[in-house]
Amino acid sequence: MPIKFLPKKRQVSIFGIRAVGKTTYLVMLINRLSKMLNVSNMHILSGLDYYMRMMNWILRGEGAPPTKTEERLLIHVRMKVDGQKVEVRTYDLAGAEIERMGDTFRALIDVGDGYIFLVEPSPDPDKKVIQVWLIYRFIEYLSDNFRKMIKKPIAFVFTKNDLYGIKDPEKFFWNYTAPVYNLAQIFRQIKKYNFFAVSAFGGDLETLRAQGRDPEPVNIEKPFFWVVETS
Ligand SMILES: Nc1nc2c(ncn2[C@@H]2O[C@H](COP(=O)(O)OP(=O)(O)OP(=O)(O)O)[C@@H](O)[C@H]2O)c(=O)[nH]1
Ligand SMILES: [Mg+2]
Repeated sequence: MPIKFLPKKRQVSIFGIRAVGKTTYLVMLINRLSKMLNVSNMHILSGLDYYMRMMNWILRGEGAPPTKTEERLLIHVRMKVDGQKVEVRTYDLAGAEIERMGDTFRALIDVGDGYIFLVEPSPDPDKKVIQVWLIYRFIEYLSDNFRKMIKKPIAFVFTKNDLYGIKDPEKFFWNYTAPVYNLAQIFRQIKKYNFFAVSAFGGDLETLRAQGRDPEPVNIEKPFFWVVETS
């Protein structure tokens, strides 16, 4: 028998540097899932207060404040997707902690069944270098210093696509990262990876607010479902 009636339990960790959009991604993802036709019986088992606080900032047009270093944001949801029970724990940390690549970075990797790695396609050289560096360290750790193949799926997701307008995320990824280091050298280590470009708001938050329009995420659920399905 397939596992049809047992809930599929998955832990998804979200990575990315400071201000890449992790918290916003997570909050808008939960909002999007709650409105999808094939998602039913969705309950937030933990993280509701945090979710509502962040949503308040977003709807006010100010956006989520930076996550504090001591904050460990967990949103745990249960839902049915196409009738199949799914339970997902998502983890979000302050980007500053992730950039340090210390214990919390490793803890977030260890806990995950699959990963959403957010990248802001900013032309700023400092951001570019630190993002490539972080991806390198991430793969190095996951593959046990390139000794093992990585079987857990990794979605590389460009954020803020309302600003950047990326159409071919895979091609863009290689063009964006290669000037720093050709990551193809180490991607041989990963069995399942995929590329996406999303917008959490579908436009500039303040402009939307001024026009009396609600934020409408674009493609935000795609990397999430890909990770849950392939993990
Ligand atoms: N235009 C636009 N802005 C976004 C989008 N997603 C996030 N932002 C903005 O980017 C900024 C950073 O977003 P956060 O979600 O706080 O980023 P974070 O990765 O959680 O940051 P830390 O918690 O500091 O690590 C905020 O001002 C957001 O409003 C998006 O899709 N489009
Ligand atoms: Mg945050």
